Amino acid sequence: MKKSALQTARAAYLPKLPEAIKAGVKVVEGAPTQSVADQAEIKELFPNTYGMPVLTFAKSDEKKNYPAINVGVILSGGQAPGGHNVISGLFDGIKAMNKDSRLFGFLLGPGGLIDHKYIELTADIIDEYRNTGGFDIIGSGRTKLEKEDQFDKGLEIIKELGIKAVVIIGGDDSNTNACVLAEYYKQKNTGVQVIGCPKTIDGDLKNEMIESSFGFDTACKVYSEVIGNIQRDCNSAQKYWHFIKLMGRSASHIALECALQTQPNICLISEEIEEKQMTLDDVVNYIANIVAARAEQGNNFGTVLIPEGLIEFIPAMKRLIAELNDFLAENGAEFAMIKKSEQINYIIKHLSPENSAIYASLPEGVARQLTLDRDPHGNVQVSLIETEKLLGEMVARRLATMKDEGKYAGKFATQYHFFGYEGRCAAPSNFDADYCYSLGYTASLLIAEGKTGYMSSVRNTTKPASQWVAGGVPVTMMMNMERRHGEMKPVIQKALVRLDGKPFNYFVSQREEWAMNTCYVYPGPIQYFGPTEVCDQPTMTLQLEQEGK
Ligand code: FBP
Repeated sequence: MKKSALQTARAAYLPKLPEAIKAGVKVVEGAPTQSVADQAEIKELFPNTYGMPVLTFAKSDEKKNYPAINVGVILSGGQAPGGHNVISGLFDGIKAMNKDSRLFGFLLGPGGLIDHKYIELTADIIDEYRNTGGFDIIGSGRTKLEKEDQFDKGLEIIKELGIKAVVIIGGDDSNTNACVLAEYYKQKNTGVQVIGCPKTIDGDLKNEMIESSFGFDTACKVYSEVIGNIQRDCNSAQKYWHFIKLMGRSASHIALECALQTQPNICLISEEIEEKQMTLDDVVNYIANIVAARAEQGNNFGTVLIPEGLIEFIPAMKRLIAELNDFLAENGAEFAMIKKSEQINYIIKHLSPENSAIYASLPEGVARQLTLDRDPHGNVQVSLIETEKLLGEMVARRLATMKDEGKYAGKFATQYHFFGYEGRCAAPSNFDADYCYSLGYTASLLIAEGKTGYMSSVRNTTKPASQWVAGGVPVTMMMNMERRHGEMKPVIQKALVRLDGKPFNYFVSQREEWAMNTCYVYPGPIQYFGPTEVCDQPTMTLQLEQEGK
């Protein structure tokens, strides 16, 4: 396969590991744990994996003889930079314990385990993928691993390959399912262990014990580079308002981090909009007022960052989407038969009066996008909804009214962007390359210690990698009960942007200044070689969150 010069040079990069796990380790057990909420229910659902202690690996001089083991690995859900390094860390970890250990990769996500599709990951294959972006080494997928017949089907191939443990690299839903699988295999005395790894560019799988999900660092740096480039263009021509939507299905961590890195004129934070019970009109007015105030100073240009999940956080839109979800779940077949030109009217006729009125007021493109197929978890595919255009068009209409009222005399021309897929497979930053390799290596240690139902954890990550703390966190500790598809289910609590957190508060303290003055920062591309202050900085979110800890 032809490689770029950077790829060739980057292949030689040796990811850093925490000092404590470079040679022999011993396990230090913390106190028993509890789930973040709904303790009695979660304990009852996970009798074998509930309450386990947090684990930390410490240096040890004791020489251990590890038997050869076979391990399976699965990449689950959306791509995130660094997945290949988790796998190479896992591979190197099990090989360091015993050179005869073997690693099997299940193909195209959890479906590979159920359908018995796999490859053996040999040293040659692993070497091709070290420090590269993407999940293409074995592919990823969104099949939900949640039913007992799937678990049993998986067990057949696990037994056939003599696999001792399965590592599932995924987000909150995939790690929830990993824990259900761990519990099931333990309850059935299969001897098969299941370990999770925290992945998602969205950054919403984090808590006291998991400082960050991997991929967030690289993805935000890629988006911030292009936002910075757009801001320079914007400030050079001074004629466009750029509406930039950023990925992040639900939480606004990506938008917030990019705002901290680039200092745009406006950044919307979905969690704040929900908290303030803002309507779509309130959001439009907020943007239009800043556009008008800048125009008064002669500045008919600017940048607006919009989190992808915004639409579902506007309370009235959330109610509309909830009714649409239920309606389409029941009437999907009939809806599919309706002529395209009649579909919008059909929906308007069938919704409740409040939702029908909102639906009817939406631009046609957005109305259509809201009826597109749901993902396997039943979610609206927010990445397909052009919120940036919806807002841009509504702001234009609002400004026209303001003009008629003599409240605005500027010019308003827009450019639209959506950054998401561009960052998910970027070559991992040094942070993600090191963090992911360490997560994979730590997973191998958890397996060797016979653990199951744990998520690999690497903490203290704002310090140099040598001081990072590796260990395991029981997945049940992160769980609470939530309503999913009309039923209460145990799930890992999603980490939304905290409105009392330091990253958001710092942003709030700056945003008026950034709105009126042009304070753009241009972060430039990720650097892989050079001084540590250029190459090894963690995200500002992580730095602010860990400040003083
Ligand atoms: P994960 O939660 O699986 O990591 O995926 C996150 C994400 O990148 C979201 O930001 C985005 O909304 C979604 O995936 C897009 O999904 P798809 O890749 O299926 O288009």
